[in-house]
Amino acid sequence: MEAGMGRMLSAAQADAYRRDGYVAPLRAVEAAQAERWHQDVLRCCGEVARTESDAGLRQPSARVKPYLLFPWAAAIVRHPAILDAVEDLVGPDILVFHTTLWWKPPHSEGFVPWHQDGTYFGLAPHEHVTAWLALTPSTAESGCVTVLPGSHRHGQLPHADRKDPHVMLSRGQTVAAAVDARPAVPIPLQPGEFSLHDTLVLHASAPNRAATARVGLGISYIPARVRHVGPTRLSATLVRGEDRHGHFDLEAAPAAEADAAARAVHADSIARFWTASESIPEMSLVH
Ligand SMILES: O=C(O)CCC(=O)C(=O)O
Repeated sequence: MEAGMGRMLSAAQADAYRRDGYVAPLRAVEAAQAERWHQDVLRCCGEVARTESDAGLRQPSARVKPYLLFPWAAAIVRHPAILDAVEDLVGPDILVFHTTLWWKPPHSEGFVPWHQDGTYFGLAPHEHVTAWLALTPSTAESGCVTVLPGSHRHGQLPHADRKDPHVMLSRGQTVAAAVDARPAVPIPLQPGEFSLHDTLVLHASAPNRAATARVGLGISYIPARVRHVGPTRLSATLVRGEDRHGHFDLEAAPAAEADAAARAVHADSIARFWTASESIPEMSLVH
């Protein structure tokens, strides 16, 4: 290992993450592998995957925690390059707490308002890191993630619900205060590249104005020492190192694509997650 170098991040990149609340771009895989995973997404997580129990949800459930259903998604969240970068920030014992597949069709109105990921996760301490992996080009035109550098230093901010059906977040949560977006920085990514952002950094994304889809995965990693503050016992997936804390029930990886065992693990995990997100203190502002 070079002096000043972590497993994946240079000291300057790790410092930038701590100062700005994000670091990008980083490369996980070549474009050809990203395209294979994009094809897996098209096969497994399209509109056809919407089930009756998804009624009323802003995302079909196959786009939430897909790593519990599909071996290709289980491989993505365990990819060594992504885990090396996350380890440089939070240490060697790493769990996946959540993942959302963010799919914006060509010329679509879906957008993500200014928010902090920590708001609806109820995790303490605030050490959660989101890795956003691009499976297609994610550009200013196609509605890439945009961050407000340094905003993570203001701590957890109040959020309120936003009824707009084009809001892609699970409950439409939006930071309550007016946001001065002038210092905002877009994070364009090519297929196979990823960014890392802090759980408290304000970020958003605009509708896709491009003629092609914008598809990426937001993977929520936590060090095993982080716990959920609510009364619901949640599950999570150990992807590196050891879990010496036991704050979560550990989830099994899928053995075959959406087989009965995988569907049971997935259904149990997301049911607990929705129950928990309703009971965390920040969410009382929403109801
Ligand atoms: O994909 C997007 O546009 C938003 C992603 C996001 O909010 C996240 O990964 O935390």
